[in-house]
Amino acid sequence: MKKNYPFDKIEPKWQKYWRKSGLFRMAPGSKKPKYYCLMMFPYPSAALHVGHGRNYIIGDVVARYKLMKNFNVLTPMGWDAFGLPAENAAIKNNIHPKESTMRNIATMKRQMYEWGVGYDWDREVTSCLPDYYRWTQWLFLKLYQKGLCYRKKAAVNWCPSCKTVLANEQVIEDKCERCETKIVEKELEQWFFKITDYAERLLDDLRLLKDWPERVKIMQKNWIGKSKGVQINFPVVDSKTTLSCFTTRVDTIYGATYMVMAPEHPGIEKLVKDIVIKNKVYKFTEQIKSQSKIERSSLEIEKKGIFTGRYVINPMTGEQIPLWIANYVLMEYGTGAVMAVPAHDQRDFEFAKKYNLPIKLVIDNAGDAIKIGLMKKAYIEKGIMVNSGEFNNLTNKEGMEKIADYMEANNIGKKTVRYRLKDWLVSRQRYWGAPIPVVYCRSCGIVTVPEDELPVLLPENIDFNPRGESPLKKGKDFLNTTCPECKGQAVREADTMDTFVDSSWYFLRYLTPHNARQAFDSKLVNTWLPVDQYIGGVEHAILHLLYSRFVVKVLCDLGLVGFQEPFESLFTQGMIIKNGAKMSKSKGNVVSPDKLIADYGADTVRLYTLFIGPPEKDAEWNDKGVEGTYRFLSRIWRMIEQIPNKTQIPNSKIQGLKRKTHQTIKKVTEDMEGDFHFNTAISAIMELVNEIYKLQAVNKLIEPEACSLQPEAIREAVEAVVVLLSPFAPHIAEELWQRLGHKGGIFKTNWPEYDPGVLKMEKVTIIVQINGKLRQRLKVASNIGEDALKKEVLEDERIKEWVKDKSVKKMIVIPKKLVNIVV
Ligand code: ANZ
Ligand code: ZN
Repeated sequence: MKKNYPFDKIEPKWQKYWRKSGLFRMAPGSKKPKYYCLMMFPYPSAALHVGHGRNYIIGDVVARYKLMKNFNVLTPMGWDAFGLPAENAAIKNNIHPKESTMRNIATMKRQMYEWGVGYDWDREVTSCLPDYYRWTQWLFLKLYQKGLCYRKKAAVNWCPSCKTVLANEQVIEDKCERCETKIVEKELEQWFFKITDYAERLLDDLRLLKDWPERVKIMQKNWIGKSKGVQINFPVVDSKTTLSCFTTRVDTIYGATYMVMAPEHPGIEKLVKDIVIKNKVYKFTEQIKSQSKIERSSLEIEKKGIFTGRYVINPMTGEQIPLWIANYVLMEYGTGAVMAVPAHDQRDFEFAKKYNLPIKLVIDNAGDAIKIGLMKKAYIEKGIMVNSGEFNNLTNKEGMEKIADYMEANNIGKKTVRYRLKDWLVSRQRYWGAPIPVVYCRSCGIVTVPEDELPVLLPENIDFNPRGESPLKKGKDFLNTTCPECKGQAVREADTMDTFVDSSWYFLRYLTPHNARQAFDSKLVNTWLPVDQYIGGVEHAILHLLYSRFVVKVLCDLGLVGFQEPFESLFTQGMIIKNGAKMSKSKGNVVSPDKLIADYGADTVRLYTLFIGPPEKDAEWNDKGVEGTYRFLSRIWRMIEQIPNKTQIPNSKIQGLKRKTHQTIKKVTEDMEGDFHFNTAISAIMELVNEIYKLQAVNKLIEPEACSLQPEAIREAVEAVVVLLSPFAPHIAEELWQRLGHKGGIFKTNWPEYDPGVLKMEKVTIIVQINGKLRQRLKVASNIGEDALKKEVLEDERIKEWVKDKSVKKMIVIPKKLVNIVV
């Protein structure tokens, strides 16, 4: 293709210049205000595509803009280098994960460099290297010491293909997030972080996050899933035991006509005595256990159940109600048993219809009695209490309070708050992760590795192919150790940590990435955090952000950091789509930046990536768009080459250009400060370029005598184009800036300020009348407010003359046209 401007010469030149001059190096002693611009650090699992690029380019725009706004900018980058993708890729290609990871890092780093994306590379962190994961292990110890880390046997999601345990969040609709194999359950001893202790604070503090997208906060809120209710004890007939259930609708207790337990409920064994029923129940529960939890918790699932042969007593009515087992009750939530209120809960309603269980209405829609026989579905709205003894005629909201109080007073139930959030399972039966710093000693039991013996090194010489148990179990040298306490024989924990632990604190490490004495420097961290702007994909809206928030709160409670929330402002960019789908190798729709940069230059790729649409939304990549963007940059290049020195243009046009220039500065600045709508900022720059070109056309036609010499306004406009463009297309901007005669680099200049005075220059002529007679014509700003206009009129010398000692009775204003003063 024909080159319209020599991007292949100028881009490497400026990339080198930025690196050599340390443009992105944070200045430790600087008096300037700090600005911490953080992009989510990537998994180095493969080369980057243009979809990834969006994240880094947006961040780079913000960093460059803040440099020009005179901030001391910290913009670091690193690698979330442990974890499944790297390990799986390594297994597939039969190379050590470390080798493939380091190779991928080199590729991605080169790609970032060629994109013109700048970082303070002296602060690079790599989570798979001992100087980093040593401190991830230290973090584990801190949580352990604070009692927030425990081991328990738990049913875990097991991916038969990856041969590993997955966190709940890595299970997408019953399948492994990575390989889409259907998961099964398995019981293993696992390490957990007690994030549930922080559920309330994690929920509460969402309110502090004013600059977070609302939808992300809602996702976090739902994930934490707080519900207020009552835990009620139902006495079991012919037994001394009770069965406890959790309900959010205690107002419906009089309508509880049966009770249901989860098939996994541990009480079933003892409760079911009848041998015939016992057999049936066994078959039934086995069958249900093969149904996925996701399916079982969906509203649509076909309700299936079996009677246990036992009864419980509704503590409010005293009635005996049958006890069932059903697929729609899950063991993981509440107590694993529910009081079923078929009249007011849709799942219970369907179940009761199917198995012919009684339906009793207890909440009525005032004045419009609901007929049980005619009910097509459960009545779940609010209403008035009926069939509820002494609580009749209350609103159900009042009833809820009153019944809960009554139950507490009479030891029937207890007000409870429940969270959907579970403790964080951090053990992984994989090789490529930070070893958990724990040993098991025959005499001392569980012993944590002392801080000064960290890191527990990940052995490199190990067969890491998955065989259904932790690969580290095969490393005898690794496994066998001495107990730090009694010096006796001990074995190491062979599981590694979830990579979400690595990424839960990396933003603290950037301040002192090479410090061998501590994880982070509290004083420095306290001056630089919270992060001013965090940028990343919405796919991390729940887990990574929640875990980072949790870890920071724990560190805050330990007195190690002085802030409650790590990320003050969050921006989540949308995905770039190609042929209607998310880019992936398997779909063959990955767009690599490498060839595009070779053909069109990095500035074009950057500008197109930003121009493609509002950055928070998904957008379709179109190669034609790349060409259009390239033509636009070429047009700017030519514009500067042709910039006329002695341009002669009529004054009126010059006024218009000046106004357009300042309007553009205003618009672009607002987009920078606001919601990052760089696409509209770029459109505004395009308009200004058009305006400049129009003048040159005019210039050829007009007579020299009719003009005055006005090169400054043109120069101002042209320079504004270059400066405003610089965060988006930094190479061409640097080059043109230099060609315009400036020294010292464009990112060392200040971001332009618009002149409100110039914006007001858009004037209209107003007729001023006194008692209906024309007395004056005034030029005023077209957007002037009514009061300001009246004031301006009354301050006009001629009008003052006319009004003089008469008193103004009223002023009639017709905006942009006329003011009539009645005296
Ligand atoms: C009686 C009732 C009557 C209920 C009614 C709802 C409506 P949230 O709000 O999500 O916390 N539940 C409790 N534990 C359960 C389990 N292990 N498996 C399936 N369902 C369970 O939901 C709380 C409600 O979910 C509880 O309130 C209970 O049903 C059900 F008109 O109790 B409810
Ligand atoms: Zn010991």
